[in-house]
Amino acid sequence: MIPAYIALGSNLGQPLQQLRRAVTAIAALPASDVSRVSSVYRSAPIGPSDQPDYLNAVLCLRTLLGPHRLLDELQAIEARQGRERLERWGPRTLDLDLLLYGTETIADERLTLPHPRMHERDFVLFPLREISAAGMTLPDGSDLELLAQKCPGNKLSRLECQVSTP
Ligand code: ROI
Repeated sequence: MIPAYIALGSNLGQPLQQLRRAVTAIAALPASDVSRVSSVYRSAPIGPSDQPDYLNAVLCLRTLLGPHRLLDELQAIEARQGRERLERWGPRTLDLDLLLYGTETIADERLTLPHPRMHERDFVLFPLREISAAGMTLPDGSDLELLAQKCPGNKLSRLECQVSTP
């Protein structure tokens, strides 16, 4: 089983419900188990600021699906939850980003791994640090703890609610 880390985000259509539905759908994928789910974080939007705050979380999926098949499945879940690609960096009911797939580095027309913008996003780094093993390094050798320390964590708050039952 390969550990794949997936970021979840929503700022439309009852975001907490969107995240919960998404975790349930991801947990139902074939040949896969959700092993950890982070807390939910509220974060200020990156991109146009005239949109609601986001709820974000990260989960670890242990899976036998390959990275492109997993991407297909994540995009199907987004589509089922009403995701429309209207505006770049605009509001969305559900965004599922494949951050890491084991230690693989991929750059093709569909998929870039590690996710190219994860290094600078507080709403990815903080929940990822919460659920990953201490001392985790990314495939490029960068240290997750150091990346998180360098990231301002502006306007990021950890909420008490859960998106999945343990
Ligand atoms: N901003 C925040 N805070 N959280 C997100 O999940 C998020 N997702 C996006 C853009 C529009 C870049 N901004 C975001 O896709």
